[in-house]
Amino acid sequence: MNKLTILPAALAAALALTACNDSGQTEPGTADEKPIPTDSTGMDRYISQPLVSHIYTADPSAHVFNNRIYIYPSHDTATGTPENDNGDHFNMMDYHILSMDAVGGQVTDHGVALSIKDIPWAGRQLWAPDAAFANGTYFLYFPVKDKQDVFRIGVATSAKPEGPFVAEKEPIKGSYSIDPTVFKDDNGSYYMYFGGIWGGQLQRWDNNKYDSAGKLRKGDETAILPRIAKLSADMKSFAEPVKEIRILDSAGNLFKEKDNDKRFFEAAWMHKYKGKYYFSYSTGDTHNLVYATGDSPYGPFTYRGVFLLPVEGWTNHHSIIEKDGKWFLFYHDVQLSGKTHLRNVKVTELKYNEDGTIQPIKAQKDLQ
Ligand code: FUB
Repeated sequence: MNKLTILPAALAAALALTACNDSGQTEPGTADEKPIPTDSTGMDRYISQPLVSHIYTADPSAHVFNNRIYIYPSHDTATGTPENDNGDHFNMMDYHILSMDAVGGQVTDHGVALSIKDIPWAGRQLWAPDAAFANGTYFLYFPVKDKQDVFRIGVATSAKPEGPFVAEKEPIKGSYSIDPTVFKDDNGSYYMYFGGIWGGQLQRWDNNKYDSAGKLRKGDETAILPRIAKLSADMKSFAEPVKEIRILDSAGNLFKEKDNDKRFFEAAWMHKYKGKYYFSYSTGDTHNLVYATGDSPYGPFTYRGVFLLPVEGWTNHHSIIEKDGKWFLFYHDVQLSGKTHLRNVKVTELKYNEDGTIQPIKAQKDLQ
């Protein structure tokens, strides 16, 4: 693995950054996390500070519901599972939802919103979730390995954006792999984008059929593509067979696996800006967040470039929202722990150029 160097002692001032729970009280670190250091040395190396520091959080999917920002992150825990290329060390057990009135405001941790023990079909590893609101109900979408150790995507519902959520008894029929994100188009249709290679198992799925021996592509082969499916009116099932999404270079060609600084790896997100569809994702083993634009939610999308350079840690995962006329990028790094599986979510402003391209962001000021 081509890992980034994690510089020591660059840790946040935890006292200044701790979150409040629903009753407005500060929560201490919990037993499954190591105490978070309060050494502020090197804080100014980062363009943003962790949104909370009493728990480890990652993969922030942000949404504006009822004029408040809700963040649906993974909840990283130190379970001692050894690190490997399948991501077994990302062994998460529950979700906590965070919220705030505005970027820069006080962050509330709403406590456990869904626990793996309450998902009847789940085996292990609650990875990056997302949420949507429709028909008066909030939907939490989440990937978790089933009892056969195959990643599937589940859905849970709540009357409130912060939960608690109640999981359906089965995964979404026809779903697979990881990192679901749900996008509502202007005409009221909802689409789920998903997929991730390596530990996300997308290489095991061809034509929506599972092959446990499915291999990663070789350098000269066409890269594996992310997936999309329109959601049914009940928001709990796919309205159509899952399709591949084509991401093209400027000459109109699909990327090859060797283009691993641009090809899809995981962490899809969709947003619309000035009538264009922006499909963004992580390049995984090259650690970029990149984007491609198109004229339909199904693509094809034309690659436009990197908008977040690699952060500290191995993974890079994000969401993009508009609030009060400004655009924001939610992302994570490992500032608090220095450990790749104990991440912390952050936010920074995202800016567009006149031509609709996104201004690239360096999350550390000293990044080369
Ligand atoms: O958090 C576990 C996995 O790491 C996510 O599903 C990926 O996107 C990566 O961030």
